[in-house]
Formats: sequence, C-alpha cells, structure tokens
Amino acid sequence: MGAYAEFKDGNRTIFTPKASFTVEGGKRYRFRVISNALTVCPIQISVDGHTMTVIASDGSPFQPFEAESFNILNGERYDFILHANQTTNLRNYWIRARGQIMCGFNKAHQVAVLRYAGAPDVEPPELTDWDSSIRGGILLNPWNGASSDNEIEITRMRANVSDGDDGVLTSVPDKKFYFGMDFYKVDSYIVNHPEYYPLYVVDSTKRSYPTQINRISSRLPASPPLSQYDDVPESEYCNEFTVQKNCAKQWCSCVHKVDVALGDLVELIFVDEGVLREANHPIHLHGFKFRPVAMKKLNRSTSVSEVKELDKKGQIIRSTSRAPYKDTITVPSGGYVVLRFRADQAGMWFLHCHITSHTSNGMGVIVQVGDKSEFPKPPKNFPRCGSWNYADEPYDEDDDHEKNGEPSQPLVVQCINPPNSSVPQSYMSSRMLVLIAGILSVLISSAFTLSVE
Ligand SMILES: [Cu+2]
Repeated sequence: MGAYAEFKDGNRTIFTPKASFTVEGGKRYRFRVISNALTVCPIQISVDGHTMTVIASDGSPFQPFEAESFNILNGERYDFILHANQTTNLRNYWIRARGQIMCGFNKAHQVAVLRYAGAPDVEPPELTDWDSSIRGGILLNPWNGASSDNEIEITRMRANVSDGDDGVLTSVPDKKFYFGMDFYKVDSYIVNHPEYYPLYVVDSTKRSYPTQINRISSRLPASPPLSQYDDVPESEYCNEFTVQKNCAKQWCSCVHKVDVALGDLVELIFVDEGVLREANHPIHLHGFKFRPVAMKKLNRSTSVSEVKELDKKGQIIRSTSRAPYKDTITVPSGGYVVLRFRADQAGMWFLHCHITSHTSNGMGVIVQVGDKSEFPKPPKNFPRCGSWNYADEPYDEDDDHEKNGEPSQPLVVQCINPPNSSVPQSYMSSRMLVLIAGILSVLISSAFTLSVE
C-alpha cells in the first residue's frame, strides 16, 4: 500500500511500489480523494507542476475552483480535475499527501506518481520528504479558517445549482442548537477513574482529556433507538437542557440527543472552544447534506457564550445563496461554523466528530427527527440488539437460529451494557469503539495511506 512500507527479504530491503496514475498529455482527468484518517490529521493534497480544479466535495458539486492544493480531513471527500497540460519534454510528477497537526508531529507523508504516457520510465527527481512537500499558492479548506488571501474556506465555494425554494438559506430556523466542544479537564471514567486513577496523578503531558459536546460525553444506547425505540428508556437520554449535574465540575455522560420535528429548518452552531489544546474536529452528519453558511476562527480560544453574544449582535454573517452542500466539515479551533439543513427524513441521525477516538469518547449527539410513528419501520426479522444476560438465557444448541438456513426468530445479540450495569465505563468505551470503528470502516475507504519515512 504505502510507498514507505519496508519489508526484509534476507539482506534485501524491499519497499512497496508507489501508486501510479498514467495520463496522456492534453487530456483532463477526474480524481476522487477520500480521507479515512483516524487521528487529528488534515492532509494537504497537491500535484507537482500542476494546479487542480476542485469541482465537488462530499459528493456534491460546486463551481470549479482552481487551487494549488487542498486539505482533506477525516471523512471528507474531494473531486478535482487534473489538466495533464504537458505535451512536450514529457516527464513524471509527484502527487503528494502531507499530514498535518498530529500527523505533522511525525512528519507523516506519502507520494504517488503522475506518469505521463511516453515519458521516460523514471521517478520524478524532486525530494519526497515531508518538508519538501509543502505546496504554496492557493490552498482550499484551511482547517482554522483563512489566515491569508491564499487560504480559501470551503464555505466560500458556491453550489452550481440554484437554491430552489426550500428556504434553507433564507428563512428563520425552526430549531437552533449551539454545540460547544473541546477536550475538557474533568475526571471521566473513559480513561481515568476519579477515585483510583484520577486525572491529576497523570503527568500533565500524557493526560487524555475527554472530548465532549456541551460538556456531555455521549454514549451509545443499549439498543438501536431507530429500530427498537421503546427499548431505550427516556432516562438514558440527556442534553444540555435536561442534564442534572454541573458538568463543568463533574463528568456527565448519557445518550446525548436533541429533538427536531419532521420538516424543521435546523441550524447547528458548532463552537470549538479551543481551551486545552489546538486540535480540529471534522463534524459529520448522517442522513442529510447541510449547508455551511458561516465559519470563522475568533481567537486561540473562545466560548459558546461569546459566540452567542456575537450572534445576538448580528455579527455572524451567513451566506444567503448557493452555500455548498457538505456532510463533513471542520470547525476552527477557537472559532465556529454554522450549518443549516432541512430535517426532512424521520429517524435517529448520528452527528459526530469524525476522529475515531473522539467519537468513541463521546463527541457525538443523536438528532431525533420526528416522532417514532414517523420513523421507517424495520424489515421483518430485522436483527434485534440489546442487553442480554447469559445466566438468564443459556445457549441451546438445539435451538440454533441457523436451523434450516433461516433465522426462526429475530437474532438477539448483546451490544452494550446498560448504564446501571457494574461494568466499568472504560470497558463500555472499548465496546463502543469496536462498534463505531465497524460502522466507519464500512462507510469510508482509503485513498491514501500515510506512512512515516
Ligand atoms: Cu474530534
């Protein structure tokens, strides 16, 4: 896979071959790039000697935009047209992927070859190390908002279809949610234990703080709420309006959920408070394409109340036409992003940071759209899932559900222990991680695998 993966064959060292894309001079090629990065890892994509015409993101087209490079974050997809404009003195060029933030600590990078048909069969002469892979010029999608004229936020792209009359960009939202998020200095059961292994006993450089939204570490319910709505007690859910504790002082954990009516125009304002560390959280919404209508980094850190105040004063200017369609977007650290969508699909939709460990540690929220009577019905014999006590129901080989090749009754599998169980939260987290990682691995595939040289 990776050009830097090293194998030994006796005394010989073998590197895996580099990916190669052959083009004919004078033609245009569409490239589709997907990031399945797991950690905080915006990847800068560029092609030596060429610019890229970026035409779409997350499967939705926008007006073509010429750039020297773009950043792609976890779960995002970008489509660009490469004009193979070399027709004489043909040679080959590097296609580069350069990891940043946490991937920058180890200088993670990767290259592929843009091979011109008819060019000598040799690799490009330019260095391929991380430092040599910085590309200047116009950069699309800086992760902390634009800090120069060369940096262009994704919110500045323009959809290439007219807005229609759905009022998403122009009407007053029916529901508006502020989501403050960050790493927070609170003793959680996720990696610490307030009594046996509290946060303060860990060296300050090695602490792992819980990632939360509105100071809540979300957990997954014991049963899937879409297909088994009544199996999830209402008491498992909470949000900032219902939570009983002071979550700034005590760890708060529940199935984090907010409710909207079917057909509501919803506005989400994500604020990365940027308190403990500068990281970035690519936010992904299932079930809908949202319109990012505003994005700004305010300072090194900020707060929900500061952003609310700006909004009250009319200082958050929203796009009112042709905002692009996206389903994943990063939020500037110490800044905000404003997203709008029409909640026209009933169900339970997961909204979460696309960094795996952050999601499994609770940086997610369920958006319930509509009443359960409006939800689509699960198919007959759809597998069921829930808490299951082995002692209550020992396995009976004679009652094998695979008898005759068909399940005789809905399959019951154990998923996650209920909140009142004595099972430690860290155990629950690891199970959530497995579940979420499984979902993510189905949803996305890799375009580039980064390695450290
Ligand atoms: Cu995150």
